[in-house]
Amino acid sequence: MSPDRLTLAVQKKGRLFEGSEDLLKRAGVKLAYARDALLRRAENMPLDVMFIRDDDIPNFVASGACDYGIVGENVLYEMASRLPRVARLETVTKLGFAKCKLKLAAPNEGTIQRVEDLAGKTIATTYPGLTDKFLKERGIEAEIIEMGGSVEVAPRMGIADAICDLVSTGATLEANGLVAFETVLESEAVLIRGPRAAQNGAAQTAELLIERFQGVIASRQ
Ligand code: PRT
Ligand code: ZN
Repeated sequence: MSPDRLTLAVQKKGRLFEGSEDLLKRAGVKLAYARDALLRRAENMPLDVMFIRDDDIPNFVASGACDYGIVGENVLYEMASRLPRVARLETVTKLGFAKCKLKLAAPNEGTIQRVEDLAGKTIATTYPGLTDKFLKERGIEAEIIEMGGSVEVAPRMGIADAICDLVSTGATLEANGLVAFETVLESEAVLIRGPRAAQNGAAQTAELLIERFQGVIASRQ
């Protein structure tokens, strides 16, 4: 990749995609059309946008494969709990979209109604690092069961006693007979910067882009 072009990693499709695309558009970035492409060039500035899965974004930025990335704090901190180089990444700014909360939840009218009730229980989650950190801080010993998705069905299926999952409207919890009793993390999309980002010839483009992002965010408030 050219050292004079800035590279930004964004989610290919999913809940972060629309907000990321909208932010880029409002910041005046015109991306060349390329169907299903991993990399799309901006037509009006030395910027390349890489479209990947959100879980890969912290690693791409930490390794220097991309200079910057747009990712949810939930994914960033989960990866940071596993990889020191991700933990060292710098958050440039919060972006104000894809807001959600990582919450502990358990079956309605069950025996688990507060964090202390989790002692000796099983908790299903896609975020084992964040869940473990939270439990340790509270001095609670529970067994964490990592799942790739559909965490909300775990208690009903007898896989776990409780869950730790992302919530936005709360409709998914309700539909599964679950009630949240604690917030582990409040999350939104953030712009992250890699270790080498400021050193290459793309630093000026980065400065301009960050300024425009901040303008877009300010105009929304
Ligand atoms: O394919 P890829 O790995 O890139 O995407 P993904 O499937 O891992 O992630 P995606 O697109 O679902 O979410 C991307 C990011 O959006 C998350 O990492 C969060 O930062 C953010 N976000 C915001 C959410 C939600 N809101 C959200 N509601 N991510 C997931 N959810 C889930 C929630 O867990 C529940 O199962 O959406 C469901 C509906 O939520 P309720 O509360 O509105 O019912
Ligand atoms: Zn993902």
